[in-house]
Amino acid sequence: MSRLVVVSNRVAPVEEGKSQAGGLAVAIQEALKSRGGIWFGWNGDTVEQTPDAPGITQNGRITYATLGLLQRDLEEYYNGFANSTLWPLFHYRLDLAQFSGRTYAGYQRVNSLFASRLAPLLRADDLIWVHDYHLIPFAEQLRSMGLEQTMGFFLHTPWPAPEILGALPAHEALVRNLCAYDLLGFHTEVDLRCFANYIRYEAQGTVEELGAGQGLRIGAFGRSVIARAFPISIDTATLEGIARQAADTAQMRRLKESLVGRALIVGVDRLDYSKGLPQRFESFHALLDAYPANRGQVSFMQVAPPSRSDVAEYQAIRRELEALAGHINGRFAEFDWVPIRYLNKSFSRKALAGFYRHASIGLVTPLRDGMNLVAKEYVACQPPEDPGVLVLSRFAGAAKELDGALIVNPYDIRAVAENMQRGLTMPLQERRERYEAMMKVLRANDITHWRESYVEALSGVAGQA
Ligand code: ADQ
Repeated sequence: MSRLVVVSNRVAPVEEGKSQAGGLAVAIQEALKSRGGIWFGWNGDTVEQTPDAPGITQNGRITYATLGLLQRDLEEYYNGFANSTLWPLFHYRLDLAQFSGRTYAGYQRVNSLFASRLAPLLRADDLIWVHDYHLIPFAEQLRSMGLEQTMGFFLHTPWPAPEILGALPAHEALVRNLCAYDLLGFHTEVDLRCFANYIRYEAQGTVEELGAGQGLRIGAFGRSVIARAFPISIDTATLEGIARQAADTAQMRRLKESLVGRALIVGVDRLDYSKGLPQRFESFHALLDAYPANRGQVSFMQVAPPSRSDVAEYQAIRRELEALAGHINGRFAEFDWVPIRYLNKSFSRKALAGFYRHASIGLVTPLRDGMNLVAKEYVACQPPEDPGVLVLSRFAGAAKELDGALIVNPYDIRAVAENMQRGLTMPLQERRERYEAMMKVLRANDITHWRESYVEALSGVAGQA
């Protein structure tokens, strides 16, 4: 069996039981564990001089090959083009996207650097699986060095509509870069359609349907590429087990004591402007305004560890949320009740599982999200005999699968408040039916299914070559 070589911006060896703030790390680790191979990328450090070869560590069947980056490379490639141009653009935030030739050049330069450092480690029959928006040009950089391996890409963010993408000065070059891959994976059919529309109407390429669930054959820029939706998921069965254990820990007893029988609404997100947190806080405010019986009776706990703190927009959203939480708490708090518990820190998987399990409502209201694994995790952690209710944004990829949730428009503050109220008062029978419907989906499409179907599709492409 050929090796799997995974390439992602950040390589973070996952230690069992340790907390982590990114869905990506868990997913990749799972993919590599079963097959063996290399995980290549940035090690999280800055260096004075770019190393000629990656540092190597071996852990079981996985070889970690990692590099430090120069401060300037990090500024231009990571904080710059990836997180100040592509991230906002792919999340429909044209107002926040910065367009700079300097950071674009840095982005291409670091992709070329990564490709040149990985190339000597590759074998002719390796399957190469590249992750996320940081590394769109990676395959083309390898191809320009004469490498012909099968290369797949998976995008963890949404793929925007052509009208949005068109605002990027380098949009055509970026899509040309993507077409150097053999397989392109997106989260949902919506992302796939947006990509196909770009190919049809902007790139004057061809799009051929390959039959149910098999995706599309794209012909553009002189290449033939398969593009398909692979909705990412969670380790459903493991998480169910963790949540059962988490129900009875000292931490959970303390949480329950602190709530003194009040209902809990929970939100868990990286602190990111795509997650709709200000609107979510406003919606909770609206709930207390419109349904005063909840005052003193319901607590909203928002867990939001800071991320990408070097980027100005992330500092701004943090300040905005501090002000909002302070304002709402100031208006409604009583001497023995605080409406919003706002926590800027990470928790272990087990602690989060306990929070989810105890919460009557899981509040997941991003303005745009590729998938959103928290939505899936919340459902998998519910006690089957008395499950809570998921209130989920229509703009999360997860909404395409989790139709047992109360689907909301996160911009509609009043409607989100009404759906929270509906969730808080929903009869047990309806909660169970909704939970069962969602668990059926999460059992059929778990992380193992996701990884296997992607790698199978990649091997399939390799077989046709
Ligand atoms: P993220 O934007 O990071 O991921 P998400 O899918 O919700 O969003 O994944 C976050 C992960 O981090 C979850 O597994 C969650 O449990 C964990 N996490 C969040 N807050 C935490 C905290 N305080 N402490 C510990 N763990 C925490 C990107 C895309 C998503 C896509 C994923 C996977 O933006 O749309 O679903 O990649 O493809």
